[in-house]
Order: sequence, then structure tokens, then C-alpha cells
Amino acid sequence: METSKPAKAVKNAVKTASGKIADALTPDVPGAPGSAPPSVEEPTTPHDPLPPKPAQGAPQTGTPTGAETGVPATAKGQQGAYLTTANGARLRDTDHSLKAGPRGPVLLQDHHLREKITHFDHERIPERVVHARGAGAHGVFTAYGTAEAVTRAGFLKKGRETDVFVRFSTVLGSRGSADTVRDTRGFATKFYTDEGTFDLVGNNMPVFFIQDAIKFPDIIHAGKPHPDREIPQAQSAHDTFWDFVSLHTEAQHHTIWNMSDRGIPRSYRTMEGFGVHTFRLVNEAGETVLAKFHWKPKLGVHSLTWEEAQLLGGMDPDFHRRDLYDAIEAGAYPEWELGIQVFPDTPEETFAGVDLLDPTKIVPEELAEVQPIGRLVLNRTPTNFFAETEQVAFHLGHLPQGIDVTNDPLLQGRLFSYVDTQLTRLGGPNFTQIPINRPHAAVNDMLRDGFHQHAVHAGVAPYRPNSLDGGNPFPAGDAEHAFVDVPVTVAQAPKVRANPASFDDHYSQVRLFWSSMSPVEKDHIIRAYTFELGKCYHQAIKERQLQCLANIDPVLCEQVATGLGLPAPQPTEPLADVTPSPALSQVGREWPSDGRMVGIVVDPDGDLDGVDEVRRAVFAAGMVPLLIAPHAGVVGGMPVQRTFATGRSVEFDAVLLAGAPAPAPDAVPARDATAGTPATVDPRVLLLVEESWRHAKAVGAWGAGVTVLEQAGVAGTPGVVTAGSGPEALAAVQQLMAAHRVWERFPATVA
Ligand code: HDE
Repeated sequence: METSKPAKAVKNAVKTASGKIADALTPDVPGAPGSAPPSVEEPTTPHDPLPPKPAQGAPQTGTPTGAETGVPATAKGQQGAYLTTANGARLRDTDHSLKAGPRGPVLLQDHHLREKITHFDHERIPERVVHARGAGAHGVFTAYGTAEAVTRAGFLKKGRETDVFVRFSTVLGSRGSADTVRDTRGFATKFYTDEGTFDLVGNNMPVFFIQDAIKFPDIIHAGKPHPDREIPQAQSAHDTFWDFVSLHTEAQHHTIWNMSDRGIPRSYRTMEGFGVHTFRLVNEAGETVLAKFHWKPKLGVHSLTWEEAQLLGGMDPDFHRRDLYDAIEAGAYPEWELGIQVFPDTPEETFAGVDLLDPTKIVPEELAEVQPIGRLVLNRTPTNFFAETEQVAFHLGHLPQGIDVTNDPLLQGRLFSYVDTQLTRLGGPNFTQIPINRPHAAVNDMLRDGFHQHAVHAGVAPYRPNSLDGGNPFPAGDAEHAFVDVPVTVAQAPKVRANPASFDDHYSQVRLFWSSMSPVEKDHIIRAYTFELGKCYHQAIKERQLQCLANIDPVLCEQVATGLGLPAPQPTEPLADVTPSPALSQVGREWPSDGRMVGIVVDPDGDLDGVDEVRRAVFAAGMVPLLIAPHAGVVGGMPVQRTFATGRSVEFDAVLLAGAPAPAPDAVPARDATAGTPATVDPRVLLLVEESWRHAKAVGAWGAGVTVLEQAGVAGTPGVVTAGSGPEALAAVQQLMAAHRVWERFPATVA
């Protein structure tokens, strides 16, 4: 896998943009399908399949048992210039079935017809029972070497590069649900290490709803649509979810994370990731530590506003996957640092009073620093969604030497579930032989036969001990990097169905999270609870959840109760005295703007030289410019990516106004009439500016564009800049984008 070179890719984009734009209709921003522009006429001269797009990657072409084949990874799809059957016989016609005369019945002997339809009938496999909706990308992980003292894992040794495949997902929705719903996001990473595959199957939140795997079917049944009407889709704003979490109060910590802005990420690129459980690391000397894994995004944690999330659900249900793929195609490769919090491996398995086996608890970063151990760069999109993203199978038990599990009861249950689920989903026990799942390490496993066996195993003795295959395979030791089962002492205890007493604290860390939020984030949390509970039908469930909120914080409880028109109850548990953790807030820091989307509103009769200049400046700043014009096609020799009819503010991180375009012929006059403003600017441009303003995005204008600000009533307000030229406006806007939003525009109702 090629290492990322964002700067080079951006430079290439600039070169394309600043060239003479020979073919202005050839897209120079990401997203266009196919690797070559199509002709208007149907092509008729036979030729081999077109190559994939340059940004596409594919699984390594190893054999099912890990040997390299030398075949290029991108050359494994269809071959040759001619249409064939699945067995390679060339076909003359795929438009007509074989019939007894043009008006006669279809003949059973038509193999091509039966093969084509039968295969189609079986194209679908069961979607994942959770995390069904997702998007994946290829990349590379480079180790800093900083973890060498605590783990013997080879892929964490200094400078080692390891191929990875990452799949991001929502939890509750079906495969076709919208990306921007309020939910937890999965963040699952497959490291193809030469000591065996390591799957870090995490989420974008550091805690989980439940402490014991036996409750997983319960929380998921509660969160999924109601079984009678199968609504609502992909959301927690309904009675069964709140019924469960208000009764099973260990869920309250994860629930507040979902109600916070973390539940509606701006992009996969702007999510943190967490392994959630505590793992045990073992080094060359056999010494152990306990550790938690963290992913830190280069672009910082950034979220949508609730209104943006809802608009996007309709405007662009694929917003997150499009953003991921477009960023990679634009050369703005998404990046994260992997870090670990390290704790001494004591018999109590606690740190600073926190039970490390309880997956509903965090260890605040201020108490145990997250130490960076490597860098992940996603630099290739999949070539085929089904083959890669749909068939990838993660499993917590895929561990290389140096990383081992702990007794976290949630983790232990997961060790069972992830193989079990693939047996149905991927149709048998040989799913590790599917290209995306094949290890890059040599495999000699004595597992034989089964559905869809791709390996042609030689030898006669898949058992040990044997002499017939010369004793092969042999057990490995330390020198051969064998996996280490850490010999942890298990305390003598009765066999029980019970949790440790330390698992009983369900509120103190929820209060810690709430207290760590800035006023605007608290405001969003209040609104989220009020919305979700407001969607419930049953009063009893709302009252019960309000009781939980009273045990978290009286202000939170009162505000939500007011919105629900209910009295706020008194706490039934003493409120914990907590020290806020500033690391939990996503407000107050500054971040790079690489790969962010800048919408440029163009008036075809306006300053087009200025547009060309600012467009190049956006590319040069490592961001992606999208031209928004009254009509599609080309304006001033530049390709138009969005029209006033197809564009919407929610797609852009910032908006630049290069002119004040008059209403286009397809503008709806009714909106103008009700707006009460003279119709000198297209109403959809005004809507774009109003929405950008309401969502606290930076807006910049120069020249005639300034009048749009005036007509939209936002001129001179925070985060709205005017400048003498496009590049100057861009520079001011880019500075504002560093804080992600113009936070002053959200006056918070709580302290
Ligand atoms: Fe999962 N989870 N999970 N989960 N999970 C699955 O495996 C399960 C849990 C997570 O992109 C399933 O292959 C149980 C925690 C991600 O393919 C299934 C329990 C965390 C993904 C399953 C948990 C996760 C899954 C469904 C409670 C964060 C998507 C399809 C003990 C640390 C992976 C599949 C992908 C997927 C079971 C709890 C994350 C059914 C029983 C905690 C990111 O096996």
C-alpha cells in the first residue's frame, strides 16, 4: 500500500486546477464515477475493462493461506474484452432469452438466462445485526516505536508500516439508512500484521451501554425499531429505547454521550475512536500492563448541528461515506494518531478508583495521559463495496503476540459473538479466506473443508502430533513470535451470576461528562434529551428518565422537564463531587482545515477571474472548492459542481460569495414573495447564507457578494467577513474554520 502524500495530492489538484482547464467538464473535484469520462455514443470496439480510479485500492492478492501471488491488487475483477458465462464461455447476446420462436415460450435449456437470474436472486447476504450501515477504506499504519517498552507486538516497533482496512458504521440502522442519524459510530480497524491480523473493533465513544455481554440482545432489541410496526428506523428517539435505558441505569453514561454532539459527527474524519475495553499488553520480558486504545483525529473532534444532521438525512443520506471517499480522492487523506493509556497491572485492576474491567467507565485523560504510538492514514477507497466493506469480518479475538484480553465481561462475550455471527452472515467457517479478510501472515491452521473452501490444502495429516506430514505444522515459541496467553491468576471465588460491587456506580461518571461540557455543548445535550423523550408516547417512561437525569444534574433535569411539560424530580442518589475533564469537550481548540468543503457562489455575469483565483487558493490551502452556480455545466471555463437547485448549505464547511446572482429561471417565486425582500438575489442563495449562519459556519464575501450578506441580514455579525478579494476572504474564513464553528453565534441557555 502506498504511503499517504496528502501534500503531493493537493499539489496535483492545484496543478489540474491551474492548468488551462482544457476539458472543463472533466471533474477535478472528487466523486465522479468511473475512471474515464464516458462518450455520448455507446462504445462498440472491444477492449479490456477500464482500470480502477487512481484513488481506489483493493485487498492484497494473497492466497487463502497468506502467500503473495504477485498479481496487482487492482487486477482481480473481470478480465478480457468479451461478455462470458461464469465459466468463461463467450456470449453473443444478453438482451433476449432463448425462445421457441420470437413469440414462443422461453426454453428451460437457456443456461445463460438461468445463471444470470439465479445469481441475481442470491446477491444479498444478511446485513449485520448491528453496525449494518458502514463505509470502509484502505490505509497504512506507521508505528512510532513508543509502545515497544510495553508490548512485544512487532507491528508497533519503530517505523514499521502495516496495511490496514477500516470500517466506520452506525449501530442501529439498516444497511440503507441515513449516515447522519444520532447514534454511536463503529470504528473498526484491521491491521494486517506479519504476526497475524489484529482487529481493533472500537466505537467513537469510550463507554458502552452495558457491563455484561448477556445484556447485548436486550439493549439492541430496545434500540432497534419496534417489532410490531418496524419504526422508527435508525434512531433512539422512541419508547423501547428509553424504557430500557431508564430501567437499566448502567446505560446512562453511554446514553449521555449519544445525546451529546458526539452522537452526530460531522465526518468520520472528525471522530475519536476508542477500544472501550481495557486490554493487557505484554512485552519481550513477559512484563504486563493494562491499556486502553484511543484514536485521535488530525482534524479534531467536530460534529454536525442537529438541524444539519436532519437536513442531511434527506439531502444526502450518504453524507459520511461520500465525505470519506471524496476526501481520499482529493488527496486530503484522513489521519488519526493511535494512543494508549497505560495502567499498572495490579491484582485489583483499578486505576485512580476506576474499575478497569467496567466498560461503562473512562479514565480521564488528565489522570492517565494518552501516549501516541503510531499514525493511521487512509489513502485508498475500496474498488468494490460488497467485496470489501460488506464482507470484511472483524473479531476481537484476532490478536497478535503482545496484546491480550482482560476479564471485562463485555469483552469476553464479544470473543464468542464475532465468529458466530459470520457463520450466518458470510455463509460458513471459511470467512477468513475472503480477500479482504485474508491475513498477510502465513497460515497453517489444520482447519479443513467447509463451505466455500478456497485453499487447496496438501498433505494427509491435518492433526497433531503426526509423522505422515513430517510433523508439520509445529508449535512456535517466543523466538517465532508465538501468541502469548498471559498467565493471569484468577482469584478463588464462587461461581456466580453477579457483578463486582464497583460496577454499581451508574451516575458519577455521567455527571463527570456533563460537568466537562462547555455551555453550548450542555445546551445541545438538553435539546437532544428533550427531542428524544418528546418523541416517546408514554409518560411513565419520560418520568423515569427524568429521574435518571435528576441523579446526573438538577439543571439538566429541570431544563429537559420544562421542555417535556413535566415536573423535575429530586435526586434519589447523592450527586457525586466530580472534577471536570476538559479533554471531553470539543470546543475551545483549533484544528487544521485539510480537506474541508468550501462552497463558492458564482454569478455568471460577475467577477469570474476572482472566482478562478479563489478556487485555486482553496485547492492550495488543502481544501476542496465546490462551485455553486445558477445552472450546471461550465461557468467562465470552470466546472460547476452544484446548482442553486442541487446544492444545500449542509454540504459545506464554509461559504464564499463571489457575486450576487439574480434569481435563476428555475427559482420558486413564492419564497421571494414571503421573504419580503426585493428579489435581486436568487432566494436559494439567500437560504444558503441564512442556513450557514444559523449553523455557525464562516461566511465570506467580496465585491458584489457583499450585497448578499446585507439581503440575508447577516452583514457585520460574528464570523461573517468581507474582504477586498477572494483570497483575502478565504484567508479570513480559513482562520475562522480552525475553531470548527463560530461558537459565539450559539447563545447558550445554561452556564
Ligand atoms: Fe459489537 N458486534 N458487540 N461492539 N461491534 C458486531 O459483529 C457484539 C460492542 C462493534 O464494521 C457484530 O460482524 C456483542 C462494543 C463494531 O464490521 C456482532 C457485544 C463495541 C462492529 C457484535 C458487542 C462494539 C460490531 C455484528 C456485547 C465497541 C462493526 C456484525 C458484548 C467497543 C464491525 C459483526 C464492522 C459488530 C456483537 C459490543 C463495536 C453481532 C455481543 C462494546 C464497530 O458480532
